[in-house]
Order: sequence, then C-alpha cells, then structure tokens
Amino acid sequence: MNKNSRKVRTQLKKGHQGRQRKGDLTREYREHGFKEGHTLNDERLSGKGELTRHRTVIGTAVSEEHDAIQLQLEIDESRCIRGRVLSVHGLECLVTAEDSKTYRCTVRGLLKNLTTGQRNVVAAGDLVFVRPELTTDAGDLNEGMIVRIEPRYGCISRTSKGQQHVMVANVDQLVIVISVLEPEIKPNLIDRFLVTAEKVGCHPIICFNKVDLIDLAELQPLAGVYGQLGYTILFTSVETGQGISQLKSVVKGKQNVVVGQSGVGKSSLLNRIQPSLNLRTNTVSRDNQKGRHTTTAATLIPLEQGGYIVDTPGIRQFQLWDVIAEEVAGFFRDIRPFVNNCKFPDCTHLHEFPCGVKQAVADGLLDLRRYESYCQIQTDL
Ligand SMILES: Nc1nc2c(ncn2[C@@H]2O[C@H](COP(=O)(O)OP(=O)(O)O)[C@@H](O)[C@H]2O)c(=O)[nH]1
Ligand SMILES: [Mg+2]
Ligand SMILES: [Zn+2]
Repeated sequence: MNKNSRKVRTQLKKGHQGRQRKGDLTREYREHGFKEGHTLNDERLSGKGELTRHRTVIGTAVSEEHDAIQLQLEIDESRCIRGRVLSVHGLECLVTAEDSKTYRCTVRGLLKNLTTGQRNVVAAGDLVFVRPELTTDAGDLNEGMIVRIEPRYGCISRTSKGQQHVMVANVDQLVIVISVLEPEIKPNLIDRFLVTAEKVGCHPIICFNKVDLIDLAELQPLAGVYGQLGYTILFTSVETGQGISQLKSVVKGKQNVVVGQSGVGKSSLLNRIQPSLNLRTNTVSRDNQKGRHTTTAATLIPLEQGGYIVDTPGIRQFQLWDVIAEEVAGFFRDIRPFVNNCKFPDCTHLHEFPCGVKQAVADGLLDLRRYESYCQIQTDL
C-alpha cells in the first residue's frame, strides 16, 4: 500500500444491489458475485428487504463526484503499461499504449463492479493502465487487460436512461466547424457548441471553413464578436489551402473532437491535414434520417504529428449536453459579468425587470444576436 492508500468501503453498481433476496444466496453469489476470487466482505439486509452489498477494497479515493467515490485500485505498476483507449466495442477496447503497440483489451472485473454513476466503465479517450497478457505472438494485435482508469476530465457525454454515458473522455479541444456558405452559417449552433465546450471544460476552436466562397470582410461582424471573447478562430478553405497549416498546428498533440453540421467540410479538412485518413466526404449524415437510432461508437484517430481526432459521425446525438437552464448564462462569457446586476438571484434574463443582462443589451454592452441566441437556448431547454 502506498502512503495515500486507504481502505475504502464501496457500494457495488445498482444492478447488483437492487436484487430482491429470493432465498438462494449461493446461486446469487455464483451468478453475480465477484470475479478474481475476491471474497464478499459484507452483506446486509436493509429494511426494505433489499440485498445491499458493500465491500472494502484497498485503493485511493480520488474524487467524490455524483455521490460516487471514484476509486483508484492499487495495481502493480511495474507490470503495467500506460495507454489511451481508441475505441470501445461492447466488452472489448482497443488501446494504444506507450510501447506504440495496440492492445485488444478486456476490462478487469472489479472495475466493472464499482459504482461510478456512469453507464459505461470505459470510454474512448480514457487514459488507462494495461496489463499485457501473454500471447502466442501471432498477428500484430496484442492482448491485455485494463486494470486502472485514470480520473477523467473533459467528458463529452449524453444522458442515457438517467445515467451519464460518456462518449469521449479527456477531450482537450472542441473543434467547431462552420461553413460560411453551403450550408449557411447558423450562429445559434456556434453558441450551443460553445456552451457545450464551456460545460465540458475543453478549449473551443471556431473554424470558419469554405472561406473561398465569400469575401472575408462579410464575416467580420460575426467572427469579431467571438474574437473579442477570446475564442480561437480559424479561417480555412480546403479548396485554396488557406488556414490549413494553422489548423494542423492547433490540433497537434491534443485530443480533439470535431463537430459541426453535416456538409460543412469536417471530413475534407481532416483529409487535408492528414491525407492518409482517406475519410469519405460529401456523405449525408444519418442523423437526418428520421427514426434511426444508431449510435456509432466514437473512435480516436491518431494523428501523425501527435494527438488524436474524433470525427463526429461517431457522435450523432450531439444535441446531448445535459446543461440545465440555470447554468447557461454562466457559460456565455459575455453575459456572465452582467448577471450580478439582476434584481432576482434566479433571474432567467428573459422577462424579469430589472435585469442586468437586458440592461447591458440596451446599453450596447452586449451583442444583441448573442443575447437572442441565449434566449433561444433557454427556451429550448
Ligand atoms: N468550396 C469549398 N467546398 C468545400 C470545402 N470544404 C469542403 N467542401 C465541400 O463540402 C462538401 C461536404 O464536405 P464534407 O467534408 O463531406 O463535410 P462533412 O459532412 O462536414 O464531413 C464536399 O462536397 C466538399 O468538397 C471548402 O473549403 N471550400
Ligand atoms: Mg464527414
Ligand atoms: Zn437578469
């Protein structure tokens, strides 16, 4: 045990604890008990007759968010290698490791059992420790087991059956691709993505693409607002090559998620910065097809120059963002400073009076279009 370790009492996942006791405990245990030969330390019957299971494991509690203790189990690091999860397919994960090999991994049973408040144990982008397994070294793919998942930051998630489903973890940057023409700019969509980036805590990059189709001066009023707010802005054209080298250097060494409407040029831009990707372009995204409910898992694409990119056919339901109405104003960098001037602490800035935000619009201190965008987002929530 290292000096930060302590014994932590933890609760098993809901699916394991909600079971009614039906007499045959031994069978329960055989079917739902622990893997790896661990013993059950403690079983109690609650007043409601539900079986609750707790156990004590050795590890370090690293955070206590969402009423759940995130645990780091003690592992023998000398036998493990660090890596990053590229994709998750059911119970199998592809991990690119520090030894530059790709491992096909299972997940340690105990990790699956710990309460995390999140639906999926492992997500694309996770930083993990892999214990390599002996293979008959046939083929390039190595086998291993994920024995630890590092605490996450920058999670792009959606809510699934009341639980957080992390689609990509540890996202550094959200590259928001906008087409200046064909399809036309939807400023409100930019603002939605910015709110998402602020919520997730990742750095947004606004990339105005297809600038070969317009006179850049036309774009100034809109782009200028975002520039003043301190957002990174790029003007790119896949046709002329403008801005491509800037885009390349901005994404270098970072874990990036590329978002934007279908047809704005996401795949074309990625092919331009890394031709070997050979992504299909001009394909109509399936999210426009009604009634479809496919969720393609997000996949990290390693960049030759270092870093990763996730193109978002993987993230169809990007309208996700479990942002609540009360926090939206805080995610608008330009609105945030004025909320202190509102009369009511729970002011929505829509119809209250006096309201510091509406006053700022009246005084010309706040861009009217941004304020209207805020109102639109509020109303939609
Ligand atoms: N004129 C112009 N067309 C572009 C540019 N970038 C992409 N396109 C075109 O826009 C269409 C959609 O591009 P695609 O990369 O498939 O968009 P995605 O759906 O966002 O991945 C294709 O016909 C591209 O050739 C650009 O910078 N200028
Ligand atoms: Mg595409
Ligand atoms: Zn207000």
